[in-house]
Amino acid sequence: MDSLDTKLAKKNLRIKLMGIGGGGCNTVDYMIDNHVSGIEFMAANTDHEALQDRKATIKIPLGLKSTESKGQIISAIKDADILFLVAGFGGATGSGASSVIAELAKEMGIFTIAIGTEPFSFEGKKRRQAADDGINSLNDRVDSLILVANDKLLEITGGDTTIKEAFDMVNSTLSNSIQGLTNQILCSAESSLDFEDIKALLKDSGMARLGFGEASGNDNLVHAAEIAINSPLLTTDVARAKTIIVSITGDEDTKISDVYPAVEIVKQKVHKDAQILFGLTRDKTFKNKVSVSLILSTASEA
Ligand SMILES: Nc1nc2c(ncn2[C@@H]2O[C@H](COP(=O)(O)OP(=O)(O)OP(=O)(O)O)[C@@H](O)[C@H]2O)c(=O)[nH]1
Ligand SMILES: [Mg+2]
Repeated sequence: MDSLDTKLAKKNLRIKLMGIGGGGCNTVDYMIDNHVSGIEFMAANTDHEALQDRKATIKIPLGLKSTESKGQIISAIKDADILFLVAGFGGATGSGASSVIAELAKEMGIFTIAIGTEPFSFEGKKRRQAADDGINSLNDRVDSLILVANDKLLEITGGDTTIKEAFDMVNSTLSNSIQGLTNQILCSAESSLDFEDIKALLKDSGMARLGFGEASGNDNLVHAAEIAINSPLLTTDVARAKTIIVSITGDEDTKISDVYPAVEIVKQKVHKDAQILFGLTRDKTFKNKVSVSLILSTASEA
């Protein structure tokens, strides 16, 4: 099997991801540490000192005024076919700079997907307000906005999770979903969709939520699908969901026919007229393990 990077070159698609602010840059470091492939990483922050230790090859020191870093941002993103913007909403940088960068990307006609987290309740009302403001101004400027509610992660991990573990889980959830989506875009041979389909679907879907499930052993795909569709992260009303992207990653023995029962699990839970796109990627590092990641949106009701 070709590596993702080879596939990328063949498809002539450039996928770039920019982490914005402290949380966003942490997610980028996590993805680099975990060998997420097929994506070129960038880190942007107003905290120039913190930026120096970041693992991304392209580092963009953001200015205090939105115009200060414009040239550098433009040259970093200009050749991207798909741009992911990743930030933790609630601070000043991620919440503010994301929409400035999204606006530039929009002017340049770059297909942009923002993925961000909403702060934990214990972070307080001020952060919640900053997050809401950031999310609202970002929403009109990106093709798709995918949100993860940090509070809901605690429902998965249970009560005795440390903050560090909770943020690791945020990073791993974001990382898995982005890798799943990237795999689908690049490996359309075994997918019900290609890049144009994904673009069209995401464009119309407005704000979306993530679900993720992993399992091993017999019936692992069905089990992982059940975990994903029941994920507390899917704070939307799943029964009203109209558009769903299902990215399945399995080991080298996973057959496309194994995928249908898992997709069926998802299908039964969502709106009867829902459009479901799915794809399978085989991963050498997955031994008797599968993962199902969902991007789910209730929009397109207009
Ligand atoms: N995924 C992730 N999220 C984090 C992490 N640390 C903080 N966050 C979340 O991201 C939100 C914003 O925090 P930061 O990213 O540090 O803030 P910033 O965007 O750099 O903004 P300022 O530092 O205020 O300029 C917080 O309210 C947290 O909910 C982290 O390590 N990983
Ligand atoms: Mg910061």
